[in-house]
Amino acid sequence: MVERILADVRKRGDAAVREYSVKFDKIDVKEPEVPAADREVAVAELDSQTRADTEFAIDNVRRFAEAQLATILPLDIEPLPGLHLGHRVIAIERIGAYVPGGRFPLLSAPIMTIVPAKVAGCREVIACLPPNAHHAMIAGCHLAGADRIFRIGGAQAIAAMAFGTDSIPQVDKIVGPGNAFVNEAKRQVFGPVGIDQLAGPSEIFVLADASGDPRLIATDLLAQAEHDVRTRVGLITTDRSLAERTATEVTRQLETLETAEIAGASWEDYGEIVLCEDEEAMIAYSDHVAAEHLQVHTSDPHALAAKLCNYGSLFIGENASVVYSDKTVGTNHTLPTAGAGHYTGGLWVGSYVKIATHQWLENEAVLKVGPPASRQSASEGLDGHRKAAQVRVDKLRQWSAA
Ligand code: HSO
Ligand code: ZN
Repeated sequence: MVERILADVRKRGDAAVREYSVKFDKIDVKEPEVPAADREVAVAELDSQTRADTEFAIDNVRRFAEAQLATILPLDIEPLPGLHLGHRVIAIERIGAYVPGGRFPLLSAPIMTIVPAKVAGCREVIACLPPNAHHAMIAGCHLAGADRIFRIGGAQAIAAMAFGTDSIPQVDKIVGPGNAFVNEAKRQVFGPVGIDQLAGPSEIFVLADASGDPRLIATDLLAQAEHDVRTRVGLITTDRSLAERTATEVTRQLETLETAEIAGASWEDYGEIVLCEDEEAMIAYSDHVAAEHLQVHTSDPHALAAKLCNYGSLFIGENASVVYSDKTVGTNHTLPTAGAGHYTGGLWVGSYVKIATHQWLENEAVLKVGPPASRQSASEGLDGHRKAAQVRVDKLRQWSAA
């Protein structure tokens, strides 16, 4: 089905997008772009505390992204006399941020995908959100700095951003989580257009020893479990008593949790308490899982943290709750799931730039690298390559002989 939607939007553009919005979202969106006046109205509708909290979060995400950007440096070296190699850090020109609708309006979602793009210096950042998304989400996109906002969702939004339509510009990279259709669409358009990652159900694991507090651990496990019935949550511990007390505490807290239906189902189906012989076994299991969020609640959390390799983001010590990074501390909450933490970190300002290499050669470098390149091309049977390698060497030799 996703394949059909992509092909249809590619062929018929806005008309197809509009039909799919009617079909899936039950809304006929005649003009998908949110006009400037409506953006202002959406912001004015936020209560003042929500607005202040949103701006606080934006500031923190911006500051961290700016500091991270400062670590991505251009390079120029001369590894051989006269051979100059380097790279530049170039912002991706156009970004499409997909902002999911979901059960709750997560104001933090547009902040995490849009703010780092603006910090990176991307020329245009467009945001797409389902037409039935909460009005506050438009305000979130606006405050985060989206240049243009469109009310389209699902696979049709991914298609529109990947191929472009009369109203929606074609982007170079699509970021942001979505439902299964959005994920599949992102997977299928990947290639000519970049994507960040394929977001699966959320995950949290806590590593704890006897010093762990079952009340805090249970609260954090359930905070994540309430996202989705497929959230994977777990405690990895060396302490049997903590394991037992945490299990009891989860059951107790579920009694008063408003979202217990979802959190309880996720705990039931995907909850884990893993009892390990020693710290080494805890590290091995944790590195195997590569959890999206990994909290360390041990007597020396920094020492254990230093030994961990696979995770989306690490929360060191019991003060560092995942929820703070979901919302306000400034690290990005768009993180790798389903084992992707084995090979990547989360979304960051570096996801919005390209590291593009360049080279230039003085004559003496041509005489050094040309002959081996020429010989290698000849042995591969690539005569055109051999000639291109040799012609400069010959030109320089003739010139120096003259
Ligand atoms: N924990 C979610 C992000 C989030 N939760 C935002 C609430 N707001 C996935 O990392
Ligand atoms: Zn969350």
